Amino acid sequence: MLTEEIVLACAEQIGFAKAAVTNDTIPVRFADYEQWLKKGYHGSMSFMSSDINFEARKSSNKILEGTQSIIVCALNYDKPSDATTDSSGKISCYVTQRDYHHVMKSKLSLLAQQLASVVDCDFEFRALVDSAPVLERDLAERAGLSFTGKNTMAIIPGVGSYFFIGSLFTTLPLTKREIGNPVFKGCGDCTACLDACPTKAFPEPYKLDATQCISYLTIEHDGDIPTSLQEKMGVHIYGCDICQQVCPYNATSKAPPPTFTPYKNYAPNLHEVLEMRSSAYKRFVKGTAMSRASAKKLRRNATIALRNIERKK
Ligand code: B12
Repeated sequence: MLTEEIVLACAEQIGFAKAAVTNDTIPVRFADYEQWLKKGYHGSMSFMSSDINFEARKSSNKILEGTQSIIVCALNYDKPSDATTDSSGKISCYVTQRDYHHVMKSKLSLLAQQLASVVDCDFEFRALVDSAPVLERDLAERAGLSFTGKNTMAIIPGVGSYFFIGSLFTTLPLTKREIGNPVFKGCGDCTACLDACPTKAFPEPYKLDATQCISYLTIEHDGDIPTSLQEKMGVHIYGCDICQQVCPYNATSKAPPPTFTPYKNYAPNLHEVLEMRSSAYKRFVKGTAMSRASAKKLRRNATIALRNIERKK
């Protein structure tokens, strides 16, 4: 039977910062997710609350019938840069590079191919990244890939939190290393992320009220944004990294060089964003994961950002 060590060696060679295996198909923090929904912290993200997705998150067998093991992988990306001008907005670093869904899925498929070349049985696999109803951070915690920080980010000591989680569900039985369950509360007394959040989106440690989160407001929320929140959004027009930027684990990160190369302008001119119509928008988001926010939303966010710049003058 293949061991976790062999899987990790293959994963590292492919460019993952770290990988881990779990044989446990049931989330450990399902009750926390249920509570999160009950409190309405998901806002208008109906994909988080629909009956079918709720049920699927309960067990990994709903993702791939006969799942024996799940290989959870971390693919790190570049840290945000603070270089901006007087009229530029901020785009979160995770989307200013080549669309992580494609990069991750091709690397996971490569991993499956490599495993196929060293085992002499047929197996099925399904590669996922932010693309199916799975509690990915729970999965990462369960496998011992990372611990969950107070900002709800999956954090790997030595790597930090600037990484995507991808997973390979497989019918292949893999032996887990006997390292015990490394889930731990790695934040200690630190509350830097909770204190730094401009909109106070963390009602308590480890819980994010998405309806208050700048990332949600700029990407997921349709329509008007309450004025009290608008003022706190600063110049963010797509996503937000503040709760990661202040995290000491990111300051001391010795992550391997990211696989991604900066692809798009992370600090676009806000006046240009305001002017952006269909074809310019298509060019702007092409190849990135940014198309989750429409041109209309980007224009709304740019209007708010310009107003915030004016307010500061
Ligand atoms: C919905 C969603 C969002 C929403 C809501 C985020 C949230 N915190 O719930 C919004 C739009 C706000 C968002 C923002 C971002 N997202 Co997002 N998002 C997701 C998605 C699709 C689902 C997350 C989810 O299930 N939320 C429900 C809550 C209940 O679950 P959770 O966030 O995993 O929280 C866990 C902990 O809170 C823990 N917990 C609860 N109580 C307690 C108590 C203790 C003591 C402990 C230890 C743990 C603990 O249990 C929960 C379940 O595991 C995942 C992909 C996926 N399928 O999982 C990506 C994902 C979480 N996002 C990701 C990213 C990169 C981001 C952003 C950084 C993007 C950006 N720069 O703007 C921000 C980060 C904001 C933040 N602090 O979370 C990555 C995170 C990678 C990582 N290293 O953690 C993911 C995993 C996508 C991926 N495949 O890489 N996101």
